[in-house]
Amino acid sequence: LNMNIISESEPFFAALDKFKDTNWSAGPLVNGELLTGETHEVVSPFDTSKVVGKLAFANNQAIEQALSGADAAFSSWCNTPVETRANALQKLADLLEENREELIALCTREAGKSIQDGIDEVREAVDFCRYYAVQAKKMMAQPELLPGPTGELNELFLQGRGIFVCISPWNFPLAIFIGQVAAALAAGNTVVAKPAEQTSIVGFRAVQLAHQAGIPKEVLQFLPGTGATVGAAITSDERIGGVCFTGSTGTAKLINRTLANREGAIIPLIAETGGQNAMVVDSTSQPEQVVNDVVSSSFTSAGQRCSALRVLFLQEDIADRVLDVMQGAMEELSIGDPSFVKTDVGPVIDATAQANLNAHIDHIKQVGTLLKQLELPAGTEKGHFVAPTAVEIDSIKVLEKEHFGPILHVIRYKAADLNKVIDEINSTGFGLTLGIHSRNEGHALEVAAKVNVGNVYINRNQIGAVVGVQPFGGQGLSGTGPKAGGPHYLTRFVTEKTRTNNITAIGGNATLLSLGD
Ligand code: UN1
Repeated sequence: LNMNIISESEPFFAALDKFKDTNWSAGPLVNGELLTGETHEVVSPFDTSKVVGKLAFANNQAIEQALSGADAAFSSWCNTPVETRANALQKLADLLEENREELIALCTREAGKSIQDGIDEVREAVDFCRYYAVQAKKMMAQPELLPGPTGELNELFLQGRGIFVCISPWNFPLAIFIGQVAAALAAGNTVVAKPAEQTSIVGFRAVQLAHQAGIPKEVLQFLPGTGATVGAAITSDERIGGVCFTGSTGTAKLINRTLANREGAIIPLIAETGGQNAMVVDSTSQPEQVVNDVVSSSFTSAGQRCSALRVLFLQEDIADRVLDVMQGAMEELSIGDPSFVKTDVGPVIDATAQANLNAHIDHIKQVGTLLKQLELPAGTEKGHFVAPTAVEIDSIKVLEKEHFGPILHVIRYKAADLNKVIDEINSTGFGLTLGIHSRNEGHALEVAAKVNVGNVYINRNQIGAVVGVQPFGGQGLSGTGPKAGGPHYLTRFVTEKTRTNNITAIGGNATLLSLGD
C-alpha cells in the first residue's frame, strides 16, 4: 500500500472531504452490541467548537459483561488454528485499507493529527496486522520438537494466556490500538481493549471492522472510559491473563501495582512508556542534514510521539551554525488546521496538555535561554495549540520529566566531554530513542553502544519506526520490551506448554497431535 502516492491524488482528498462533517456515534462494544451509557460530546482539539461525535463510556455492567464474554470465548479462540486467526487479521488489514479515508479523517478530526500522520497511522495499523499474522503462524503453526529420552516424544507448544487487556494512547489512536489488539489476538488471546478516552471513536470503528473481518464478537471487547474507572476495573480483575499498555511511565507503574495486588495468577505487563530522547551531534556532521532531522524529530506530530527528540546535544564547534540554520528552518513550519495537507504542526491533544506545556515553556525560558518560539497564526486560539519552541539549557537534569509536545532543549558540549554527555543521557533512567549525527563512523558506533536505549538512529531522524524494520520499544523507565513490530513481540503474549509422552506405552505409534485436537 503506497499511501504517499494516494495522498497526491485528488480523488483521495475528495474521499477525505466526505467525512469532514460526519458526526459519529460510538460506545462500548460488548459481545458485538453497542451499549449506551453516560455520553460525552467529542470535539476536535483543532477547534473545540467542532463536534466529532458522541461517545458513551462503559459502565460497571458493560465491564462485567465484556470480561465474562471474553473469558467464556477464550478456550475456543485459543484452540482455533493459528491460520484461521491469521487470516482474520489479514482480512482486517484489507478492511482498514478499504476504509482508510474515514480512518484518516478521524485521526485528523478526533486526534488533531496531520493528514500525513493519518496516512502513516493507517499504514502502520495495516502493517501490524499483517506482520503479527505472519509471525504467529511461524511461531505457533507447529509444536517445536525437542530432544527427549529414548522412547519419548517431547514437544513444546505456544498458546494464548487468556484475556489480554490492551490499553492504548491517544497519540497513535489507530496504529498502537490495533497493534496491541492484533498481537494479542494472533497469539490466541481474547481481548478487552480500552482506548484513550480522548480518541475512542477511531478505535470503535477499528473494532467494528475487526468484527466484520471475522474476529468473533466475544473475542474482542471494546470498553471506552477513563483510566480511573474502566482501566482500574479491568486491570484488577482476577480473570485476565495479561496487560499490554502504552502510555505514561506513571500509569505503567500504577498498573504494575494493581496486578501485584490481585489475589490470582501472576501475569505479565508489557509496557511501552515515555522517553527523554536525545540526539548527539558532533563537529563532523553536516548542519543542513542535522537541522532537517532535528526539526522533523522534534516538531512534527506537535512533538507528541514518545520517540520524539527532546534534548539536542551539539558539539560547541558546530553549535552556532546548526542553531542558525535551525531557527530559519523552524520559521518554515506551517502551523494550523491539520486537515490542510500543507500543515506540519497541528494542535496538542487537549486543554490540560496545552496548559502543562505552556507552563513548562514559561519555566524553562527562565532557567535557560530562549532560542526561538514561533508565533501562533490567527485561528489557532480556537484549539489547543502550543508554539514550537527551542530553548538552550545547561544540563538535562533541569528537565526532571518528559515534556510531550513541540519543545526542543539544546545543550552545548565540548569534544573532551563526550563521556559526560553519555552519562548524562543515561542518568535520566529513560531509554527509548537516540539520534546520532557524525561522519566519523567509529565515533557514532561508540556512542550508539554506550547509551542505553531501545532504538538508535544514525545520520537520520529518530521518529517513525517501521514495523518489522525498526521494532520499537525501550528499556528502564521507557518500558519492559519486547519491541512492538519485532520478531520477539508475540513471545510475551503466549505461554509455553511442553508435552512429554512416553510413546512406548502405546506401542510407539503416537502421532503428533496439537493440544487443541
Ligand atoms: C509512540 O509515540 O508511542 O517511531 C510510539 C515512532 C512510532 C512509534 C511511536 N512508530 O515514532
